[in-house]
Amino acid sequence: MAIGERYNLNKTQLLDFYRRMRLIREFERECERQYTRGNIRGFLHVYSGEEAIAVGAIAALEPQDYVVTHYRDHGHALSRDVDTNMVMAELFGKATGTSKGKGGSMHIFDASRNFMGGYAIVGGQLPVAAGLALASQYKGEDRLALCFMGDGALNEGEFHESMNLAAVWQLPIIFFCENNLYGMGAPSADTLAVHQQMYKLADAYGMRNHRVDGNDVVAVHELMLQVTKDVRTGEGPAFIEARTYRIQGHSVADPANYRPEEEVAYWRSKDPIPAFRTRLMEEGLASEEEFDEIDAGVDREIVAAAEFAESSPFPEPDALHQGVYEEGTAL
Ligand SMILES: Cc1ncc(C[n+]2csc(CCOP(=O)(O)OP(=O)(O)O)c2C)c(N)n1
Ligand SMILES: [Mg+2]
Repeated sequence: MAIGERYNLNKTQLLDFYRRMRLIREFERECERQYTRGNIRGFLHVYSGEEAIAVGAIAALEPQDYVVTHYRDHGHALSRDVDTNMVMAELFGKATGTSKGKGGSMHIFDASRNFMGGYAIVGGQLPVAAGLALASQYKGEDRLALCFMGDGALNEGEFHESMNLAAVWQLPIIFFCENNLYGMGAPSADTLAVHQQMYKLADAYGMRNHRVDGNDVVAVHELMLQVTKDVRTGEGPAFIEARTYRIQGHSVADPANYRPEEEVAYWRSKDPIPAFRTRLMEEGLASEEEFDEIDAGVDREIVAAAEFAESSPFPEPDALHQGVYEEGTAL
């Protein structure tokens, strides 16, 4: 069956997937350049190699749905249409950033997009997402929560607590595990007993579960179209495991020399962006020129974002106590 045929994905949608994956990759390349210039400081975790997950999954959501994620969050934010300039400015710690420069790389947040944050504590986002799903259910809203996590989060107590309550209360939530085979320098094979079948953990909670190729944007999207429909029609929560690989180290400070060269080479050959481009060209869906045009548009967007961030002001000192806790703010 030709690409996208099963769910009638048209050329515009498929090229948009490509553009978004490419935007994330180039955005983070620029972040690394800005890091070496000292414009971005602190922790910086890039998502390279995993872009197909955020793009394919988030494109299956409705605007009212919630997205909650971990600290490797730029790709999810950009997939949710959080403004590229504002994400870059947040990384620079500037007042024009999504959290006025006080969140940084790991805490991108944009309530206007129902993008409820990047969280630095491994597993910390799971109870938050379950709470949002509970609120949605309680208010009788047509609104689900999509909660991303790394494979490392499966070993946290919060995973058990959130999965269990989500199943007991049949919450409208999708737990999405990005299994990139490592938690920092530790292979998941050394830390998780069921590392070859993480999705089966959901069986312990009586929760429907699925596994998908996390480097295939269309496969992720098609699965998410099905799962969001199930969750929306009241069939209860779901768990998805997507197998993928982070091409680079855990953070930009990690040379990742604990990984066998052949393993890295294998996964580089499965890089989701060139693979998708080749597939679309082979199926005659788009020409080299069309891709070059998309790439040029992405490059312009990145240059503009870096200029915006660099020319923006830092927060004023008296902004230090603002926005720390706001009374009466309703979601
Ligand atoms: C509760 C907690 N323990 C430890 C850490 C330190 N830490 C930061 S990232 C990380 C690895 C997490 O790996 P995984 O969930 O697989 O996500 P990935 O980085 O692979 O995307 C650890 C242990 C933390 N942030 N929070
Ligand atoms: Mg991991």
